[in-house]
Amino acid sequence: MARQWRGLLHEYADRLNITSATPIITLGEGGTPLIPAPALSERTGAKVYVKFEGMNPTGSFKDRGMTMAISKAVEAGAKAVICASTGNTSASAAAYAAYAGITAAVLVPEGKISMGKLSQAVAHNAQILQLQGNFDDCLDIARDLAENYPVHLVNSVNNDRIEGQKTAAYEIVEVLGRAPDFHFIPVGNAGNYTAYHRGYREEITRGATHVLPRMFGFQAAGSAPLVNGAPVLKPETLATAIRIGKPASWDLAIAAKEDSNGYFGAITDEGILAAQRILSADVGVFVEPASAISVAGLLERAEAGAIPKGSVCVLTVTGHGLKDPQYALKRPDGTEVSPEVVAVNTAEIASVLGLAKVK
Ligand code: AN7
Repeated sequence: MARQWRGLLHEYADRLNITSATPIITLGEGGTPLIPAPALSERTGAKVYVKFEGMNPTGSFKDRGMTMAISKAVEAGAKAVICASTGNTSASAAAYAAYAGITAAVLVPEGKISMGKLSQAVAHNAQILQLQGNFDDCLDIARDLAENYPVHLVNSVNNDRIEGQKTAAYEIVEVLGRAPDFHFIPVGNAGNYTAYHRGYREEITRGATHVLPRMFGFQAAGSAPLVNGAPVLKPETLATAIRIGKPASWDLAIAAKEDSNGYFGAITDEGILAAQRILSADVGVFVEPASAISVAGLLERAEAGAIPKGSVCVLTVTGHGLKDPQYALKRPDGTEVSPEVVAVNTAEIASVLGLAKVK
């Protein structure tokens, strides 16, 4: 019988804070593909791999942190969890809470989460409230509620989330036999940036690699507090997943950047969409806009001469394209793509497709 991947908490039980008292709440997350991307290697001269986190059970990397956070919450006796979210955390929390048989309450910014993500939270029966504010306001309230009411916070300010997410770095080292020279990653709260750095550091301590990747994080230009060096009060970007002005893991991210000789860069919304098109058309990987920023960041840094030829580069693409497909249906000039309508007629269709008859 083929062996099935058992989820992070089983696969990495010896390297996570799991005991016989921990109920393991898993949907089989982790074990995602690390896909070589020759089209990106050609463009940059680097050896490029894409870590496709959209292949997790709810379609984003959040599941890695959520299996850990919900398992530990249940272990601690929680009957309800709460999170603030730009969409993916709410989808993941809702799914894992459903599996565990506990309640999930989610706070999202009004009108600013994609329909795909909202539909997941609804499907998994979460209590969903749209706040008349942005993500940062939602997180303030979620923290307040968790401090003063019987709900367990599952945002990445909860260290269990970072612990689960660091396992992506383990998987990369296992597949490549070493850590990459550069790691490119989208940054919102900077929890995932922090988690990968921690995972790579542990791999060095364990003797699995000698390389500490330079952590290159990217934010949307209208929502780039870590690049600006100051919070953004009114963050704006079409990449709603990373529309975050006050990153919760600010200090940890700065420490990870300094330790790894890393970098924070900003990418315009146009640059994000151009990168999303390149990844889907030339590599065959469809991601949501926020995730495409890793690709945009690589192209921008390579263009700037910051990536030596032959460098091993891993790009985390954090969420699946089906989460927020609306931009894929638009051309660069903003017009809608609508496939041509044709009659049910082979000769006519062949002609439209530009095919010449061979027999
Ligand atoms: C696709 O769901 O913050 O820097 O509330 O959904 O660890 O915050 C999502 C973040 C990148 C940024 N890519 O990760 C939420 C939320 C996608 C995301 C990020 C998010 P962090």
